[in-house]
Amino acid sequence: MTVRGTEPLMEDREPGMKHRSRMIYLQCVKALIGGIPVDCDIGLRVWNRAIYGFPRTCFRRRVRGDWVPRRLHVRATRTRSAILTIGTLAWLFLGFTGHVVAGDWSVIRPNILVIVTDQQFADVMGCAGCPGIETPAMDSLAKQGVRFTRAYVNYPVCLPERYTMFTGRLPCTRRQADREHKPLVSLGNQAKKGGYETAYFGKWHIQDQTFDRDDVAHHGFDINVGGKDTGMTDDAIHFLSQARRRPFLAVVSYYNPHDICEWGRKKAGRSERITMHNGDVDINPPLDRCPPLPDNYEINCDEAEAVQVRRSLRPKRVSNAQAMAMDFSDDDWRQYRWAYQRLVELVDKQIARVLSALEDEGLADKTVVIFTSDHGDGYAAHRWHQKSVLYEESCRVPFVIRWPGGARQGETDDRLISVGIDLMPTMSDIVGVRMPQGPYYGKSAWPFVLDAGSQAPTHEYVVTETEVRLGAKESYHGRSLRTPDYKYHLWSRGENREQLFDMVNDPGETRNLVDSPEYAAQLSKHRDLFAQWLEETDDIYSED
Ligand SMILES: [Ca+2]
Repeated sequence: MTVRGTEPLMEDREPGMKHRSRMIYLQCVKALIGGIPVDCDIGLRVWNRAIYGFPRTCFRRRVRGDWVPRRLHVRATRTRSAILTIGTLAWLFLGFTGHVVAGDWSVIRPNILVIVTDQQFADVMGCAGCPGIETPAMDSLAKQGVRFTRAYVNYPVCLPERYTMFTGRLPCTRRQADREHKPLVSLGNQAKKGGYETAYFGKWHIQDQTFDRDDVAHHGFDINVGGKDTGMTDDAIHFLSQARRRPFLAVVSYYNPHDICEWGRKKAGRSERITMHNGDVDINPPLDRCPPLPDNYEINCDEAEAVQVRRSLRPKRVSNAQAMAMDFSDDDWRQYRWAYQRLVELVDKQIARVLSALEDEGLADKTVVIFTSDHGDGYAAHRWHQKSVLYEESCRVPFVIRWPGGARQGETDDRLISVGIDLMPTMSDIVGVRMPQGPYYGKSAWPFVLDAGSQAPTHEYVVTETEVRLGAKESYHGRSLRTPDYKYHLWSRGENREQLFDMVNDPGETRNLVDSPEYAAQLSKHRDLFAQWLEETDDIYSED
């Protein structure tokens, strides 16, 4: 059972919360005795003894041949407990006070810096093994933190995914929430509930009805400024340089490598007026500098009808870069891959500036950095440009968490992450506040950042939504369901609406196994899991 409502969520969070309590206690002890490492289990046991008293069995011994009377035993336990409790609390209070006066809140609650790029496929980073690209900032985060290699968005399009990242709710609930003007709790609200200062820099792109950028009381970010990538980095660095007495949550939301959309339009000659606001890159780079075509470059012979329709939809509209890319030659696609890598490098340079500012201000060791993206990009796989579809390149994104204050470093983790719905519980776990009234289906990734062997709940599978709209009332609704070894695509209608891929032997999703008898059991299993998902969540997927 992986899908939960509010109450089970609280129960499931206990392992993570317990581990977090241990880590906080360890941080306190380390800070108070001058940074000397103390085993957290021993620390927790000392704490428990101080609060709850010694086990009564400790005193069950003979005195001059007789058992100690139970009345005396209890009194002795209570007296000792009281002394230990008062002493420990005084010790912690004085220690905390000293640190808080000194402005070092990180021993209790670290700062949180969330870095979001726009349209970045997980594999286009040096640390992910991408040849020909230089991303030292992203690589440094991976080297000093945990890189989750199976992190999937809940919707491979900007606005619905950002709604989910912001609220923890499923993307399909967005329109109803807008219609009903539901009061949604945001990341900013949650952080403020935990006593954090909140700031947001850069791309917003959350529907005005959901979160009007000017409505601070609603979205919870006291500082909220836009701007292009360079300017917003300046603003974020200025924010980091300011003295404060409380921990902060800062979101730095970049545009690149999203400018690959503009590059595609320029390449297709759709408009002379198109400019790349976050740094230009060559439209016609020499081919000897361009990456080769990917192994899964060709369009699948049994591609879902919905995807074929999306390729041909409104081909004359400048906004539909996918349709214009259908005229790209093989060389164009290679140049497109080269340009995409350069745009990732441009945003990496801005991220490097923010990370340097953290170091310069002495905040690096006191700040959890979460790095991710709102969705991926086709990157020429299946000759796909931009996003929207359920292929890996559109849906799998970077998800790296760095916490120098006691987490794993330089490790990868292949647990399934559902980025949109997991971000809110992860951040709440770090801040130390409970999730609001649900329904929520995300899980905190924080226990796995602290401990590779954590037994905290994880996803048995993750689900991604999408939609191909033909008009106001006509759509193809799509879902993918990813398990550790397989990926199941389902569209609400059309030819080839059901697809199953073996992600171990065919990570490029090129061979649909739906009609293969040897995979019948896996197909049945994934159908059942999807039925379970629909039954247990408020997903409104429909084939009507
Ligand atoms: Ca986007």
